[in-house]
Amino acid sequence: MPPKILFVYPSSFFISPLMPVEEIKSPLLGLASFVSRRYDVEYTDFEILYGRPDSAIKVRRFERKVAEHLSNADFEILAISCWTSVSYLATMSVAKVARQIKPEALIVVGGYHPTALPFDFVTEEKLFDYIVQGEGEYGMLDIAAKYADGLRPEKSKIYKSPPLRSDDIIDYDWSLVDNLINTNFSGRVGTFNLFLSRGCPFRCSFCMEPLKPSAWRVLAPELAIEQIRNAIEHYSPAAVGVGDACFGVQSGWRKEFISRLVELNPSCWILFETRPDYIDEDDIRKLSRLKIEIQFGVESCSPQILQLMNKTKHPEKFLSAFLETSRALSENGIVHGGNIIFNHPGETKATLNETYSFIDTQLDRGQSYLIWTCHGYMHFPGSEIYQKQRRYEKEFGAKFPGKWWYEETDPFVSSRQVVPSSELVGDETELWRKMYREREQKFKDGLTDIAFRIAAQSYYPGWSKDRRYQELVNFEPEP
Ligand code: B12
Ligand code: SF4
Repeated sequence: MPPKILFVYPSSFFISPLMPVEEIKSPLLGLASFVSRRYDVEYTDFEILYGRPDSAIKVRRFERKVAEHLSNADFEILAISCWTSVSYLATMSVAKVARQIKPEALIVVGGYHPTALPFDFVTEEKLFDYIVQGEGEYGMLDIAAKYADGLRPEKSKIYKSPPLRSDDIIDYDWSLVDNLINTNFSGRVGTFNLFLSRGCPFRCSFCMEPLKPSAWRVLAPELAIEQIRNAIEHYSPAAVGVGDACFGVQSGWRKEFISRLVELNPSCWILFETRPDYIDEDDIRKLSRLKIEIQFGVESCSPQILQLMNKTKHPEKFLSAFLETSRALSENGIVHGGNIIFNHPGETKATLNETYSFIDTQLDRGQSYLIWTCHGYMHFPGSEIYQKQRRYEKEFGAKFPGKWWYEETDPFVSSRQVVPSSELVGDETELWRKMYREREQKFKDGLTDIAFRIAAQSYYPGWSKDRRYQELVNFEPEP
């Protein structure tokens, strides 16, 4: 008998309630949709259904609800997504409950954390039958077929799933989430993030994408547009985000995609993230006809840190390409973000000054559509930095948190407990925030009205108290 498979997003524990909830976990929905072509599949999300417990008592309550849910569910295979390390505790908790409720069920886990640290899931009581590394599509089909043939591993098995071929990237099976969305979000999704490609040719030090296959595999432009159209028709979201690790690597693909997107003329916002060298003036002119927001992982404006990050071999060229692109976007009225990661291991007072001086020069030029978004470095397993911690400790005097994902603390706080260098210790680890606060008014004043409004809504919630925001809140922007 072919097995019934329940795909589960387990939630995350001890996170601040202020963190937004992603309505649809599209990596898992995509995987479940793929498997649903062959097997009877259900999809559920315990974060949406039972919340994100942030105390031991709430965790027990959460586990009781999960136990009740699983005892009423009909499945032979439970496929849990430990997508990021932030979900590690929740994953272990759901697997533990499932083993008690349905000891005979096959339990599979996959996602970024199992890809980076598979042995984190090998436990004495064998909570997991399979620990899947990489993209899960072919692996899940194989595991289900083996189960149907009566095969199951005696010990927890680490399974390397091969990368998905581009002709196998399929559209979402909306029927898997309709109920969840109708019941919990009145049938309307805020932002739906979808993926049009797989793989990234770069190897940035802080990112764990390089652990996955680097070959860039993409949907044909007409199929990519079809996915966007279907998402809009299905849930009329306020925005569709293209979550690709690296959007638009091949210029031929990108140009055709953009022309077709302009033809589609979606009524909602379209969001994507790319590199400054992956978009040109012609693309920008075309995109200016739409409601569009583009993010750039600038990461730092210090050439030395950019090189350390492995972001580029030619940091000066990279930064001037960003300025050129940003200028063209502002001239065409397109809101865009420059994301900065402060406190990357190796950061010093001098490199902080370099980044802020660069930003200051831009802010002094008057209003633009460029929103600078600033974050502290988060230390995630799987990244090159994680693998080469010793080098950063020796060379720069950096210090790293231990295995924070085991701890019952807010992962967004504990993963940031990093000393970037012997120059930025103690209170000085917060220097970048202090420098940010000193120029916060300049950051606000540097934005056009629409960019200011978007910044307040999406990136700086504190700005919504600003009088300017109150005045703008009823103003509906036109592309
Ligand atoms: C898009 C994206 C997002 C979107 C997600 C949109 C959505 N609808 O879910 C947003 C912006 C919301 C987001 C948020 C966060 N993200 Co993010 N994100 C990405 C990004 C850019 C692309 C991921 C991608 O390519 N997916 C494509 C899909 C098809 O592939 P996939 O996600 O790998 O899924 C496959 C496998 O993981 C596997 N799989 C997944 N689940 C399961 C389950 C089973 C049973 C099996 C068998 C397989 C399996 O199969 C899937 C299909 O092939 C990556 C990489 C990067 N460059 O930054 C980071 C990345 C995944 N994010 C990361 C992090 C840390 C976060 C945040 C914690 C915040 C932050 N600082 O970025 C939050 C956490 C959100 C959460 N709920 O936990 C890290 C994870 C590192 C780690 N060790 O955990 C990454 C790798 C970036 C990095 N720093 O290295 N993110
Ligand atoms: S940060 Fe972006 S460009 Fe760099 S390796 Fe990760 S996905 Fe690729």
